[in-house]
Amino acid sequence: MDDGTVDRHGHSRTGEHSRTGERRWPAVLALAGSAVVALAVIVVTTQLVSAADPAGGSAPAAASTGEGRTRTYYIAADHVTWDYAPAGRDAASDQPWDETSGVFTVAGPDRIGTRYLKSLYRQYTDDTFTTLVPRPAAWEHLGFLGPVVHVEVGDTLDVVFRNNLDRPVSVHMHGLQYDKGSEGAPYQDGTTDEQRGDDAVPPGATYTYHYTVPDRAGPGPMDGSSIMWMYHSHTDEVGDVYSGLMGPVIVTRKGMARPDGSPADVDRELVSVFSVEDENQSSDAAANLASLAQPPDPDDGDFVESNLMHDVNGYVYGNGPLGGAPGEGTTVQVGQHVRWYLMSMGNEVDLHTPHWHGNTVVANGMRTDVVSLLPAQMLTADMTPDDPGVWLFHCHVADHLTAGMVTRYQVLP
Ligand SMILES: [Cu+2]
Repeated sequence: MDDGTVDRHGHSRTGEHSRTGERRWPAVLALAGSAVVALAVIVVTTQLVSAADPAGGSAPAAASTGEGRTRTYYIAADHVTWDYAPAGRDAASDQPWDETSGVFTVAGPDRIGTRYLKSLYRQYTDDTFTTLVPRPAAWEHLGFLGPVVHVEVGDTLDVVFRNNLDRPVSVHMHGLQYDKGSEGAPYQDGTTDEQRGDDAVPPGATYTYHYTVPDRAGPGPMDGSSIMWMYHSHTDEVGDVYSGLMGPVIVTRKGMARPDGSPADVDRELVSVFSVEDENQSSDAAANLASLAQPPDPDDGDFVESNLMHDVNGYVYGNGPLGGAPGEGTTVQVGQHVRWYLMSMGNEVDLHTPHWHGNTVVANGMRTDVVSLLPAQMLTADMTPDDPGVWLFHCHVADHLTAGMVTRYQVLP
């Protein structure tokens, strides 16, 4: 299907693709067939929270005293085969793949399709890293993102990190306070070897990152009761993030958190990361190429195009979990206080304008139904839905919309 020279999708290959000069397709075929599960994760003792509150927080809960607690998450980096479209079709339009969507989704001897080997953060129950923490229905929509980490201003956070991959990776946390031993990024910063264990955790090793959550890590004067930061690997920042190593951390204002750290005045939290996931630049790209029966030239324009997954949380064309009841998937209820945490990630093409059909939000103190995001920008939008139905939630950039950056949410009466 992609033997022609015409870019049917209309992507400006010259503009968008020619600059991806750092594609990682070395002849590292050693990873072939490594659809093996390597595990990388984050685990926290607060997993009990989500499990105990499967509705995603719709149950009333007393706010904390704000005295602070230590929360511990056990998170590993694991190799996982991820499917961007588990329905195998355009779920938003309820149609089979067509000429446009098929560019990105149809597998073949020389096309990967929707199933890619990725490196993902996953949460475990303890430091043995043998038992995954099941993801509750309220957070199923996170897709390929790492587990949500909840903290309250005044807390301390330990992330016990196990690298189950075959390359060094790290955890780099935005917003929270850390010293040089927990920054998770290798560069010449004048630190000693004792403070470099965090930079690039070797395969098979475990490293504990320590964070504090002072006022400056929490909501500012014009924020609501909580804000979102991101965490991601920063050993090989570009390759690591495109391989999938990123996740959200939510900080609640002091005295406004439930025991699990979530904001007590919010009924439902939803996280959406809009990105053109450039699988050509993923650290797992060589393994994915090697898995093909007839691997093409990795610089072939049509092949490069086919690996640009225009996703929300790792789902394309409406394949994210919608759910059937409040608290499942992306299903909410009329009158709930729904808080959306949005983020973009990626390259110069990653300027996204998420748009909600059917309902409006307040973001940055202003009423809107479209917000704008640039790479690594984080934004909070509050919604009190009043309009029941299944609604589109999509990037309004025309090219991204047609390339699959579409999901849905549901409002029940
Ligand atoms: Cu977009």
